[in-house]
Amino acid sequence: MKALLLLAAVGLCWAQYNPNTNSGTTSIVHLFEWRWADIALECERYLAPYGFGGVQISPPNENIVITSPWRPWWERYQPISYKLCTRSGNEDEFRDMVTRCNNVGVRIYVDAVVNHMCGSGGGSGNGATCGSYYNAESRDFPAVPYSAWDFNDGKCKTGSGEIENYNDATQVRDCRLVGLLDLALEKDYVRSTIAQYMNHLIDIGVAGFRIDASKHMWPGDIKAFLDKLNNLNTQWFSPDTKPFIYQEVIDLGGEPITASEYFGNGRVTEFKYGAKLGTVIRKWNGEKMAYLKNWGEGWGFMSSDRALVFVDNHDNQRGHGAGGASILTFWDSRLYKMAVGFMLAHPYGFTRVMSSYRWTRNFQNGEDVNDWIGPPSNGDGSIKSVTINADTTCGNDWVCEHRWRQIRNMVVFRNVVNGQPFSNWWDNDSNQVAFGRGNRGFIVFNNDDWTLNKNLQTGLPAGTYCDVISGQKEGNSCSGTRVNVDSNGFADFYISNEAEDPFIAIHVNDTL
Ligand code: AAO
Repeated sequence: MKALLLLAAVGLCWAQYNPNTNSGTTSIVHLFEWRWADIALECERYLAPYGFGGVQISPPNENIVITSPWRPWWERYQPISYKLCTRSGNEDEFRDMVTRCNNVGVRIYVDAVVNHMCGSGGGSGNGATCGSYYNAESRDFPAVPYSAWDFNDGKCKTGSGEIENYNDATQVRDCRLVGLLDLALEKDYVRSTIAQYMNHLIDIGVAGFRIDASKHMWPGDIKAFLDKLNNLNTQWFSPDTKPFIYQEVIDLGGEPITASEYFGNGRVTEFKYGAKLGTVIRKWNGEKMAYLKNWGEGWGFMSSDRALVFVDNHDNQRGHGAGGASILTFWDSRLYKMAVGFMLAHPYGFTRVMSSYRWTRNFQNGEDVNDWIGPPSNGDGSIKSVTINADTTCGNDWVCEHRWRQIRNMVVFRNVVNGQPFSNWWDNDSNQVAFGRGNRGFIVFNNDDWTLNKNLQTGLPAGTYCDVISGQKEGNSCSGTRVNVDSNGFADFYISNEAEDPFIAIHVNDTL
């Protein structure tokens, strides 16, 4: 009886760290600002065949429409209601996407913006994406409904009502983040309303949530609405499965709020990961790849089983959020591919790949004044569809990093080596490094200014492998570099420092 009660108690407060991806798939991709109709197609035609586990989508709920500047991407972080109706599509299109992606084994993760509603200066009217009325000044959001009682205006103790100092944990939670109307999450009504929104999504079939601005909510308030969530839809998930939770908490050290306060609720974004990896691959501050030998917890990161990791995200690829100039993005494609390759080969953390759109940057005094520009869109503001070129890349200014051969093949690599230990590390005490994943895969990097020419222990069975960075196996031939592993597991590697992609990756599913 005691044991049963204990089990029940554990069950009730069991946080969800498991991404709920189909077995054998180990990464998700953020299809930033994509339309639901395009995501559905992408699941079927690309993500499922290449073993992507899921998609993080942009916020699906109704948001404010901002016309000055013209339709910035960040208008979607200003909710007006929880109706599923945005530039990405309506509820029917959302349901169709979730169903079709789940049917091919690709999960959907919703970016849940529940810390706040629109900005305090957001005006009033029916100008939201679904046409719902709102009045920011009187705190009236009848389409939810929320009223002035549901916000933290009385609770916040700063003179401006804004977060003024990140060293004061209370104001970070109780005051407005960049003017955004801060919901009173201590209220059961607010918690229940948020849970109702999330349960609607769970019932449709989503697999989990990114919890936006988690740092700005008390961990206990997040727990309170998570405890009200349904189990996942048994059409696609086994009974009693909890949604996957990853909380956006920017913790680079130096502030009182730490990522670890949120571990009880689920995983947490590890922002140190991209900031540090960018510094190493750029060789800034005397960093070198040889130092990556103890990458992960050894670098002061959170425990691997709590971490959601990424090289860049939709904020820090354009100077928002945190990480600074070291962050690598598609704009630095050569170094970026190495960084993503390293991330996907390394066992640390649950990995998210970024997929972006291109915009016209305009640097003034080192800052991109075009950091607001929204997704490729038509004159009326509607988002352009993702067209696919003959060479499988994307058109209409969609970057589709996840379709770059080097990145896509490393998503496959990570699946192939899943569960295998980090092994056979080698470095030249500089920027040439190599490591394996048990007896399933091996990767070699040359980020030095001279050639790499080395015989290395791969840990792999003897055979002829096809490098998945320079090409891949096609039928019985290899479109990339061939690597011969001898009966003792050794192989010769040659990588010019001038190669477009100065790294080689081989795994047991790409042999000749
Ligand atoms: C827009 C306008 C604003 C306007 C507002 C309301 O830009 O001018 O006032 O509307 O009308 C996004 C955009 C915002 C946009 C917002 C709403 O980024 O520009 O505001 O939509 O439309 C903090 C939060 C973090 C947040 C990040 C951007 O902690 O949660 O700011 N990320 C999420 C989303 C993001 C979204 C929101 C939240 C809001 O991913 O897309 O905003 O829904 C420090 C703190 C961090 C803090 C940063 C930036 O970081 O630690 O917690 O992030 O500052 O303020 C070093 C430090 C590092 C520090 C960093 C930057 O790296 O080590 O700790 O410097 O100073």
